[in-house]
Amino acid sequence: MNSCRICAGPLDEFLDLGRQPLSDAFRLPNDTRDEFFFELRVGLCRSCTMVQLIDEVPREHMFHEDYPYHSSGSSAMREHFTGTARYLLDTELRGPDAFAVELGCNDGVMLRTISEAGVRHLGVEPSGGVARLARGKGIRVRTAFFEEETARDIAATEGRADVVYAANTLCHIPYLDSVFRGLDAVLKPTGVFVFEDPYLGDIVDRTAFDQIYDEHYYFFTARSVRDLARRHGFELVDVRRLPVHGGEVRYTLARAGQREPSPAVAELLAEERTRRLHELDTLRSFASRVETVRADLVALLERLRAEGSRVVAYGATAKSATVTNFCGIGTELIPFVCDTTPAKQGRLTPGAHIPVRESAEFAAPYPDYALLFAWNHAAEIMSNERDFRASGGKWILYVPDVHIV
Ligand code: DWN
Ligand code: SAH
Ligand code: ZN
Repeated sequence: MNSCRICAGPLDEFLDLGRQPLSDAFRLPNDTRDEFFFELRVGLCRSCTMVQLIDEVPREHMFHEDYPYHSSGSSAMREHFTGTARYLLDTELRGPDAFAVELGCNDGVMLRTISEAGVRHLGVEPSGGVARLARGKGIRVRTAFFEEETARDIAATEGRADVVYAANTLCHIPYLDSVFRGLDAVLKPTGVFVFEDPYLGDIVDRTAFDQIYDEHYYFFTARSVRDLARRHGFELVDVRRLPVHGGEVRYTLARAGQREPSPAVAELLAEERTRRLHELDTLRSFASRVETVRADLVALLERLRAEGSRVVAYGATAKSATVTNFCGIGTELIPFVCDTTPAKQGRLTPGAHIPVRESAEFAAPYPDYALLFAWNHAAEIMSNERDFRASGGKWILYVPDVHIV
């Protein structure tokens, strides 16, 4: 029996997405040997309810100099993080000599606004390339993995923080014991830890199984976060649902007894109880809907190929590694995928080896259908690519089910 990374309790496996590559390892066309693969399986802890991967990929394989994801690549996300920074400035960062720390600051999409407001800050980012992009914007960044040792060093050299913030990063870190000891070391007694990650409730509602890949180790809920926080002397004092990345929750943790929990916490906990989110049956029926999406998507792409339609994909997301490798979708069904990220262009997608081309090739000429891997950015992409629809093109989506728009 596998055991929980948080509490060592028994894990019940409910989904097996098979042999998978590193989701962000885009290879050069002549360099596809020695690809790293692992088993992508997901389990629920019977004791603390944390949903988590069963196999752990070594962190240096994922987060390094060439990590290709640039957070500033979407205008909707730039707006989201500008708003987040303003919120932190207006709430936690109002005191004299306020200090903010961000884990996984990537290219500085959030800290840019904090830095421009003249507020003391530090990003902690292990991926050297994106950390350099952030520094280029005048942001202070340490190239390091956040863990206890890093946090102690920050507290000793820079002082303690009013807020530690992390977006789409805490769920990437298996070793949360060390992270929480670090938070305890680096936060002021009244300081808070604010983090946002994909919400298990939305993943289940939308059958968004592509949120599951190597980098996403944990799938949080109010219940599992409340229990995790308690183990480390913290308390869940606020939750807020966010529309970004297909549905997330922003959690606020304070030291136990420091802040009155907002009513939203009890409300979300009650909702999770009512919908039986932490019961194995619920997660097993999610897993069976995942099988339906796979069958429907493959059947649609095969039918379109048989009819002679041209289909390309849009957005070489980390998420799409799970889709292509789980469904067995390769170049015979999708000849290429367009993406605006220079570090992905001219390369092959992990495992499936679909070439990544620049977005200009999307229109040269338009395909009959476009499979939207970046479905979480649908509004932005469909509005930028209005002419595709106007020319008779159609989008294929597979969230919450396979459909054409
Ligand atoms: O958690 C994570 C999130 C925040 O980012 C990381 N583990 C990795 C990454 O996941 P992802 O690759 O699934 O994220 P996105 O934001 O869905 O990726 C969008 C992709 O689509 C990027 O490669 C950029 C591209 N794109 C594009 O080509 N044209 C995006 C937009 C908005 C566009 O207009
Ligand atoms: N916050 C950004 C980036 C998310 S991608 C956004 O929301 O768009 C996840 C980021 O976490 C990557 O940049 C990765 O390098 C970083 N990361 C991974 N492990 C980390 C750790 N232990 N400490 C700090 N950052 C980490
Ligand atoms: Zn557990």
